[in-house]
Amino acid sequence: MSRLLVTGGAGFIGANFVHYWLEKYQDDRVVALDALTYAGNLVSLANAEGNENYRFVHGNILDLDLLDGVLREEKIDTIVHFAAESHVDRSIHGPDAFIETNVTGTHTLLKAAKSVWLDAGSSQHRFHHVSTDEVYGSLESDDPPFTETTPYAPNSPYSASKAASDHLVRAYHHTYGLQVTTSNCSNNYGPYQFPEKLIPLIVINILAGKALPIYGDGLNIRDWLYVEDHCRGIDLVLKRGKVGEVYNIGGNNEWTNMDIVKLVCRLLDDSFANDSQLAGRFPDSPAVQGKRAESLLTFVKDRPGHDRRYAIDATKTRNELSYEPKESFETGIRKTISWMLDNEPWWRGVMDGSYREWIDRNY
Ligand code: NAD
Ligand code: TDX
Repeated sequence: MSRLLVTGGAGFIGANFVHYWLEKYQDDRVVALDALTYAGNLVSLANAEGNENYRFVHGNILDLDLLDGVLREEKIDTIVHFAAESHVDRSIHGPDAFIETNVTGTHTLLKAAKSVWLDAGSSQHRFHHVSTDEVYGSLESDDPPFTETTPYAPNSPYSASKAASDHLVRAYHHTYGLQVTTSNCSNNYGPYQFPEKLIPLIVINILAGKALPIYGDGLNIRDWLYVEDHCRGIDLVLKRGKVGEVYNIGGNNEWTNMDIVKLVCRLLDDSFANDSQLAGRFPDSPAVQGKRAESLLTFVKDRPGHDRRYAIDATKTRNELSYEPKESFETGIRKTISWMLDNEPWWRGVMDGSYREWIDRNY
């Protein structure tokens, strides 16, 4: 039986991970810790409420005393560290929060883990750090995908802050013997993703009849992975990964932004054609006016420093841990769109601020 602390548990991937773990390992203790920034939503964890093996702690990874207390009180033996500022565009306009949370916050968590685990002589512990493919920089169209030995070349304040945190995690292993693993994953999509990220933003804008902003020429490439496959990859790293090692997790699923947006447009056109209730629920959607969703495509100014292409080579994770994504892109994107159509209150609450007001009143 393990006792997990999941930082950033109310965020997109963290919440999916909490649900994944509680379902798969029903005897394990899962403590989700989250500062509930704009990106953290307790509603995403509502399905875990009532499970006696689950607890939510409202707290910041910059708070050493709080972390120390939770690690001791809950006898945590495994940290899965998701908490971060995660949106590249925000990092361009306001990098400070990224340095604070991603660099100083990760360092604070490392200090807490060292003090509670190493200083007490615990040999049974694991600090798993969740990182990103963006630390490796940008690929040209004919470059081979990133491996675990690709040199770091982060280009945005976000990816630079993640790279710094990766190095700190590595250093705490090398210098102090903290038992760490790190995974670097490609772009995730799926339920509970905050609608500032490309796929949920496009779905919601189509439903609202708003422009679909395509940065630059729309030919930047990302390697997309269904979020549950990321959770499964982290599970394998925790169970079978070697301490001190880095594992790439990816979907072998490269798409240009333009192709992905057009695919989402087609799938939503089909949804409106097959479900007559959607027209009543989303009267501003182009399908209701007899137009195709693609009519909303709008080229906008490019993201400064926009990385051209990311692609993950997950051979090591496949060979050493038997990792395979289960979801194809075809099934994953359909599931995601269905989830968004079935969970309108979730994304409306996140977007119109009513959910924030509730948090501010209660936390
Ligand atoms: P997210 O922005 O949806 O969630 C981040 C969560 O961290 C939020 O709940 C937020 O409230 C919380 N948080 C932020 N600052 C905090 C602090 N100081 N203390 C405690 N909690 C804090 O992000 P996500 O997309 O779920 O990403 C999770 C992790 O996975 C990040 O570390 C990110 O770098 C990494 N990652 C994300 C992707 C992706 O495609 N989304 C891909 C690879 C890696
Ligand atoms: O409105 C948009 N229009 C657009 O063309 C948005 C929001 C994005 N884009 C482009 C920029 C990227 O090329 O789509 C691509 C995907 O953008 P994001 O969803 O913002 O993701 P990205 O910048 O690739 O970073 C994501 O993947 C790696 C996550 O946000 C990171 O946290 C993760 O580390």
